[in-house]
Amino acid sequence: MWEDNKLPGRVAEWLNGLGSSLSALDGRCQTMAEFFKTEPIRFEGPDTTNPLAFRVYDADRIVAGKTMEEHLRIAVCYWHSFAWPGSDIFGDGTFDRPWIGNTSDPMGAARQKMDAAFEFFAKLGTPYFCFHDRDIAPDGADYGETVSNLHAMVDYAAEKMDETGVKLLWGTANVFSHPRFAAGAATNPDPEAFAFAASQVRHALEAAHRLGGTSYVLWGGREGYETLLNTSMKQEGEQLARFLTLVAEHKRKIGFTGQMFLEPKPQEPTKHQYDYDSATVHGFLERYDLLGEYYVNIEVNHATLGGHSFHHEVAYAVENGIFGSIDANRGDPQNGWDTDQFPNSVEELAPALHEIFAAGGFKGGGFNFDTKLRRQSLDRIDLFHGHIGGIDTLAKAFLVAMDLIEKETLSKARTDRYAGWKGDLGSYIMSDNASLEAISDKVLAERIDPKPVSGQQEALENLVNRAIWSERS
Ligand code: XLS
Ligand code: NI
Ligand code: NI
Repeated sequence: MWEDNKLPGRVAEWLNGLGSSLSALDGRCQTMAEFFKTEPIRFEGPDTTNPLAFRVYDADRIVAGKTMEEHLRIAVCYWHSFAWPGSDIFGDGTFDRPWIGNTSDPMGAARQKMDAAFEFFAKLGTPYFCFHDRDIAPDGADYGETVSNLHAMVDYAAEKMDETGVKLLWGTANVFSHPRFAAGAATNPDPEAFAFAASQVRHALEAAHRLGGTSYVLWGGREGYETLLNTSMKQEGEQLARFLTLVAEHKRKIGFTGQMFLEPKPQEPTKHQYDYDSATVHGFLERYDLLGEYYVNIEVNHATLGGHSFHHEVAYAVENGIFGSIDANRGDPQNGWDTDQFPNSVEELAPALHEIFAAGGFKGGGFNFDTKLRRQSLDRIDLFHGHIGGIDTLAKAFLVAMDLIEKETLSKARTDRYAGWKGDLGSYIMSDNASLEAISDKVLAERIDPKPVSGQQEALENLVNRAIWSERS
């Protein structure tokens, strides 16, 4: 039914199956609805006029020995794209999402939402998805029923993954929406809230394991404070460390070999979040002996909310050995909150991607599109437009980064800048033989007289821009 060139084999097979079962039913009693009236998205190159095609992202294109799909490991997120109706704090949902809001049959609605999600993943042609426990399975009448709902939906997800070939990048637990977590999950003053969150994370981690997830994320949305007047940061820090230790132990116990990520964010919804940024998380992991257990999932918009650039957050994590994964999106420089828009700036992404791929790329994790449509983008097709533009932007930034890496444009400038530290004086200072006194004597004896040299910032900025302008796409 659909031509299957440029589509991964299993996706094409599944879509053809969907197409023929629909035409066999001849519109009389459709058992499997089609939610997105579009053909699968293909790579058509830079000159296409088709708005529903990739111009840069060519999944099968080989770059430095691997396909773009293997390098970028793109995931679609379940929450913003399928579980959110387009509501905001001042208004109700605006989106055309027939799978949301069927309160009389919550499990039927959850299956319908999953049908829609997997149809979208398969048609977009990206390899991974990410989810929270509560995105895929509704709360039951009691917690026991909530857990069985999750198990049932994980079984259903396993079937869908098998049919479509779409894989799980990471899973996570929503331990921030329910009122029981208003004062935190792991950092709640009430140990019962800690215990409840521990149970949710246990089940979400086991779900990710069962579905073959490459990794697992903990975002501490409520792990922070609203006021210091009622908060002990020391007590809450110890609770958080205990929680993370228990989770790491359970990961080993069940044999989950994926990487574990913490997702830094400075604030929102809390006034202050403990996982403020990469450096804060690094210090925390070091303090509680958790280095090597957790890595960071860096979100572009969280970096900018923290007063950093995305480049800064990635460079810090890569250089300190805690880099894990990326939540791809962008903020709005006019707004002070997490707008989670689709990426549209190669200039913003390319330097950060340069750090990631110069260090060898992902060891787990990938680029998860933690992205939201604007509330006025009502139509289901807008989900395709957002992802296509964001993915092409990412692909272009990736090609620019690989070009800079191949030509050693930036790495050479950086190595040259620190060359003195490989020479006699640099090695001596770093050795145990040196003392402040001996270094001082050396300055006098050898008439050391440092001359400032240009940092060449503008020249380097020009080289990056030239790579952006000239990169063949
Ligand atoms: C919210 C976070 C969240 C995490 C997953 O700001 O980005 O979406 O990625 O819990
Ligand atoms: Ni995120
Ligand atoms: Ni976010």
